Amino acid sequence: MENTVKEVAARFQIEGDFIKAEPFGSGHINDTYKVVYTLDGKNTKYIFQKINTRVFRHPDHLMENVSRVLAHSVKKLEGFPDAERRCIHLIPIRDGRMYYLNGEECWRAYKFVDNARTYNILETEEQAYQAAKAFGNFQMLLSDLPGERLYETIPNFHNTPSRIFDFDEAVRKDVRGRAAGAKNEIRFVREHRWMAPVLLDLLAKGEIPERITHNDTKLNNVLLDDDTGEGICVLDLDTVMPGLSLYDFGDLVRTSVSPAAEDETDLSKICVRIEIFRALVKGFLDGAHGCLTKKEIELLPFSGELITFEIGVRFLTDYLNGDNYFKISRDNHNLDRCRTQFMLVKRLIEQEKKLKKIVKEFMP
Ligand code: ADP
Ligand code: GN1
Ligand code: MG
Repeated sequence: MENTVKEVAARFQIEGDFIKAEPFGSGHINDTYKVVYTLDGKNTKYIFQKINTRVFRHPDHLMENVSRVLAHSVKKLEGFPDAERRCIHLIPIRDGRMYYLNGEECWRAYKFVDNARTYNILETEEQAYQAAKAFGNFQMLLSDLPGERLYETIPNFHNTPSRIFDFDEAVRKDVRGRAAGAKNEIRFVREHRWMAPVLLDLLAKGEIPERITHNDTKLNNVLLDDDTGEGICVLDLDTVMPGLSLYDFGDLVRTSVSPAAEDETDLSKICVRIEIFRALVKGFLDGAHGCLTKKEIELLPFSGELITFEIGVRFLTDYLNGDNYFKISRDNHNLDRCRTQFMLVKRLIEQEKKLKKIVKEFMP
């Protein structure tokens, strides 16, 4: 592995000598490495990523999106303290392009944002506030992105009815004979599938707006500063494309309100931390600087239920299909992840009244 990364790294505009490369982070899609170079006795870190081209079929489109989004972010962050660390920066390859094609593989490199970290589980309300503020702000930052509509790097990414369609197909084909062992989860989907079209219907009726959104706002896609705790930098821009604000808030709820890991097998640990939810709402709205409409704000609690349900359905579909999409590290990993999501959906529905009351406090 290290030699491959070393050879790839040599194609990029990086000065100095390669020291080492190691796998980094816990993303489910791309292969990510932390790479260290040395020049004149000083070490510099980079992030190298092999883009998952089974998931992202048009890496050229994806990289065009990412480059545009970053160029715009850099412009808008000019003059801010520590501006350099407030967005990620791509490193070009030697001929000036932003990615390197190695046969079927597509590689890119970013400067490593130092003195900051991502979390898989939140500990404090302040962290929730900071993470949500960073994602709310990111949306605001992109609200005036000039030029053409961004590419849809994964078509129908948050189209929940289309995810349900894929799930139905997976149950029907049952290629691995796993459906019998997932009866309860399959029933859960049938009982909750009414939720799937709700947001898209509102979009179609013009009741909520399309925006440029991140679409993968899980907690470990934002860096919090080690010293100040500030949500300093939003990562993983592969799915930045037209979407709904509520997708971004919903995924934050999914990955933040419960103190349990995404793949926790002890379902009794899954619960909704009400004060964390409040901090998420406050952070997201503060970050978005009044961008959200009343209708969007009203739907914040529902967005958590819907996105948690949608991702649970995706984990279950992948389990039934034989684990081709999300990286797994144990048997039944995707089924475990699905169970955790569905338990959280249950808990969110139970707490809905309280969550709606919180949201009311923030109505303009
Ligand atoms: P994936 O699509 O597989 O989730 P990510 O782009 O989210 O890949 O990267 C995986 C992890 O690598 C992140 O969760 C984060 O911890 C770390 N990471 C990514 N980019 C940077 C960066 N520029 N600086 C520091 N850490 C980073
Ligand atoms: C994937 O890439 P990562 O690990 O940040 C997935 C998200 C899911 C998430 C579930 C491109 O996110 O949609 O919500 O796993 N990304 C893609 O943890 O499918
Ligand atoms: Mg990620």
